Amino acid sequence: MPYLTGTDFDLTVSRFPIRVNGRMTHAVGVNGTVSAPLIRFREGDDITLRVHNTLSKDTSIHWHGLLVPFQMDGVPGVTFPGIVPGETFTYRFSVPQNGTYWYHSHSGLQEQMGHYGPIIIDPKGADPVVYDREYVLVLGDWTFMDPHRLFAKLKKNGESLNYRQRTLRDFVQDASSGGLGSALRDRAMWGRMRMAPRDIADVDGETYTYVINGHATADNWNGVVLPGERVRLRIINAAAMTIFNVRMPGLPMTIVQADGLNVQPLEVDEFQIGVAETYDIVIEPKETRAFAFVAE
Ligand SMILES: [Cu+2]
Repeated sequence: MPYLTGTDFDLTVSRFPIRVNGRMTHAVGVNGTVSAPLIRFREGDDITLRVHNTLSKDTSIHWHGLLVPFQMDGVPGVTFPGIVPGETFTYRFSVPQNGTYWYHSHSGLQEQMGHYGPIIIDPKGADPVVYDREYVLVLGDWTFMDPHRLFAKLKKNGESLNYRQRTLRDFVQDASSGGLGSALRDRAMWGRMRMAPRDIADVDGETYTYVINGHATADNWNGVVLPGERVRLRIINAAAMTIFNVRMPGLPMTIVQADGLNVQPLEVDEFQIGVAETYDIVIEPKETRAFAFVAE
């Protein structure tokens, strides 16, 4: 992942070709990469970020979780007018916080098209989290379908992309295993809630290709870790609408930070990360072997 550090940054928003899962497609994003470059600076520094818009449409950048003056928040129509085609907007702020955050477009459906990236703010003093190595893992849900078309489909019918609906056959099976009365009561309960029992997500893996740092599973993004090292993983859910269950089979994970705030370290085997959340974890692999990072 490209990496920008210091106090002065130039970011260019454009449309560009990328390859996802071996397939050529187009993204809208920052500095020609998905995810956008990692922006890293120090707590309390005066930051200048010039955002150039080379699109034919308006764009913007919202600094998710950063305590900035409202004029710098980057939400078009609320705290600033947006960045029109050909224009440059200069964001200036300093923030009294540190940790793992992220940034994304607040214009149209650009975030779904790849306009998102990570932010690391290093603490002014010593970092209470001790680590030998770190990686940033930005989770996303890429769609090869034009997101405007995807959105239009969902507006017409919220379940149009859910191909796992219950069928008459399921009902007959329920009735034969648990009795007709129980099967009918179960259907009536879901009916009263006006909800489909298989409505876990409006859009799932049939439509989305899940990515880590812009790479699909087959692209096999990987990071080197050595036995005995304390490795900090900064995990950011930059997906448009996907909640992930995260685990590393065979490796306990210690959560040390949530949404940029340090927490009492907590060891877990799995955790759930909602849209726009960030979690920092520390892993300590003891053996020389490959571990899988699973975001399901
Ligand atoms: Cu946000």
